[in-house]
Amino acid sequence: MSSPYTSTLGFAAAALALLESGGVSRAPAEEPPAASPPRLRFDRFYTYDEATRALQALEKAHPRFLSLRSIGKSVEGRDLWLMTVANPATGPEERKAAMYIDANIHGNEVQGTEVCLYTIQHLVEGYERLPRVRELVDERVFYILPMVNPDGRAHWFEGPNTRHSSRSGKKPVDDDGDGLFDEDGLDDIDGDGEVLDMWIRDPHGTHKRSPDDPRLLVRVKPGEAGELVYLGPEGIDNDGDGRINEDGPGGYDMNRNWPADWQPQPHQHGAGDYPLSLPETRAIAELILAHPNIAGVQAYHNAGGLILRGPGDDALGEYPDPDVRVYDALGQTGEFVLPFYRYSVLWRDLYRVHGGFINWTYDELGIFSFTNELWNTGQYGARGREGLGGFDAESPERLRWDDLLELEHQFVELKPARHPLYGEVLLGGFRKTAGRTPPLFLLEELCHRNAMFTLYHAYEMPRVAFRSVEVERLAGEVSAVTVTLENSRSIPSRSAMAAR
Ligand SMILES: [Ca+2]
Ligand SMILES: [Ca+2]
Ligand SMILES: [Ca+2]
Ligand SMILES: [Ca+2]
Ligand SMILES: [Zn+2]
Repeated sequence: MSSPYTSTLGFAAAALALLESGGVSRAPAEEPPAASPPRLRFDRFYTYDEATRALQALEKAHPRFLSLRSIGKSVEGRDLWLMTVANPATGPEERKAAMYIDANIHGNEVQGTEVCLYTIQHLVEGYERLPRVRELVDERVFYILPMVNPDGRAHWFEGPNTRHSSRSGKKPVDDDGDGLFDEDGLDDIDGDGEVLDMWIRDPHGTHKRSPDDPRLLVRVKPGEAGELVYLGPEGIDNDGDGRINEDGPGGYDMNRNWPADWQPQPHQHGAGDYPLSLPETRAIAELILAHPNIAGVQAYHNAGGLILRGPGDDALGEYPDPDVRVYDALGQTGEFVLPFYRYSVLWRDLYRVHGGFINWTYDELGIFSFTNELWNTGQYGARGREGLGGFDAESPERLRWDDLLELEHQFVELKPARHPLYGEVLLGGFRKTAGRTPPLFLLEELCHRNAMFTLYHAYEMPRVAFRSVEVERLAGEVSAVTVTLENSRSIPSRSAMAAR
């Protein structure tokens, strides 16, 4: 079934479309021209199955540099795909500094997967024509895991969702403690494929139509008459306990399940039973621990337009000075290549996180690690947005961008529907593809700029070489050997945190 976030092609046709060959003009030739390698398109989002096929097609087309394997299974049995990008002809993986890149640990934060696919394609396609890319592929290794939470991704694409739902993995959790698991999730009550905002008419309502744009609802001032009351996201009371949508699929946060300042419920919502209690986080931790050559980490999320580093809590103290200088240099270059984004510290600029992934990879393993929060609504206007939220679903300006740049694609005007409990309600608002993910016409730019930031990070990983070796004969068979080692890149061969 076609849907607003994919092209209208079914996958059988899309297999051709997304593996479109490069446009080479046809000229009479003595030998038949070699088939152009397949090319992925970045004007669409890939479902879990489509991304899987895209990874397999890339590996098949570029066996010299790519190897794809599954490092484990998700709760629902989907493979956790890992693509290794390396040139075996220039030495074994474990002797090269590696960049680990992943995405989509939050199931609804989908576009990091496209950034990963873009990165893989850019590395293999650029090898022959871009010396910097060749250097990266010859001298470094890339471990790229595009879908950390494949179940969350699959449900987000397949089911009715808001932009914030399907964040969790799909291991059933009894969120409300009634002995039932996942018994009351979101519902598409009018069958239009969307979960929108649900409102009811009320002369004493808290909201009214906006004077700037009557399609928008604004909170009334004290003493002012309202028209509507917000009921929450679309849904019914599936289990008849008097509450609506109180226990949906899953109910935890894989990015709070890592062994770094891990804290249980209720101190840290969504932490899981113990660190690495989930098959996905466990498999990834084992992969990273088995690869001590990993010297850089990027974990893509959305949204807000941030280049984030830890610490996750100020109680842990600031990172060691020499490492902060490295982070600052990388982060400020990041702001240059990502002009819509801000280099930020997790606890200070976003929120406190206990048991976060990049907190584990840096605080515990000493690897310089970033999380880019992909997409910033201000980017519609070719600028960043004031404030760090990035979810502007209320301003007349946001709606005007939708009217003029997306031709009213993302916004659904209020429409009546029957609700079994409330009677007539009104449904409307932005679809799940608005707010956290970019419009498709800006997706490729998002992929390119973020991929280039991460390749820059990978380039700056330590590169240690012998500068000189001097041998001085002292007496008999005793010699003094003086070796000078040089690290020509800005990231030290051992971070201050690793040394600590
Ligand atoms: Ca329950
Ligand atoms: Ca609906
Ligand atoms: Ca209920
Ligand atoms: Ca429900
Ligand atoms: Zn996230």
